Amino acid sequence: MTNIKLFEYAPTRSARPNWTLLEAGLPYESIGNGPAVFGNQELRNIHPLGKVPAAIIDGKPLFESAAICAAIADLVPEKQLIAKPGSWSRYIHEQWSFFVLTEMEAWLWPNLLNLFLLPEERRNPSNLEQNEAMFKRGAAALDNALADVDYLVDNKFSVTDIIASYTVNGARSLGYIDEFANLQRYLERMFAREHCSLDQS
Ligand SMILES: N[C@@H](CCC(=O)N[C@@H](CS)C(=O)NCC(=O)O)C(=O)O
Repeated sequence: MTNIKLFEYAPTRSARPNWTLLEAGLPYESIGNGPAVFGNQELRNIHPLGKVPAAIIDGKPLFESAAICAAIADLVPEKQLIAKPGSWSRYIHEQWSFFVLTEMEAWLWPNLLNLFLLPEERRNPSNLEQNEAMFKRGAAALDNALADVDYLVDNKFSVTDIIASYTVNGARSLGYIDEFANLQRYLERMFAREHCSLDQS
């Protein structure tokens, strides 16, 4: 049995590996699951920025939510949570994962920080409009990709959808997907899954 420790805090990007572990049916040790996790010395030893999520899988440390999700999914090939390593579908998984993280989340995150997450005295609202426009450029492309399919890789649920829907859900909280009907329906499909760890409030 694989030994898995996950450093997590439910509302954060640790929801991605948390959800993946539940879909995989793998038991794991949850470390933190509250703001105190950021003070955990073992987390600080693993993640160079002391962020969550981070994991230790059979003694091997790993950070970055998308990397952790892929590592977990590869432990249970029978669950088909990710395309086989080396297959073209695996590259499509990487394509959409990188797209969502670099063309969407990278623009969304500064706005979440500067509108909500940072204490008011540390907020810098100077690029909000530009960030929103850049995010929506990526969101429009993802919306278009989901016009005729329900899921991003081979039209089957996979960790790619766990990674992407976390970002889309963050955008929902700012009203940034109000104009994207396919993204809204995509989120509904994710919310309907038994193990979905996304914040549905
Ligand atoms: N690209 C990273 C982002 C990790 C990240 O920014 N985590 C946030 C929570 S969502 C965090 O730990 N923030 C604490 C900090 O900035 O010190 C991933 O996807 O794992």
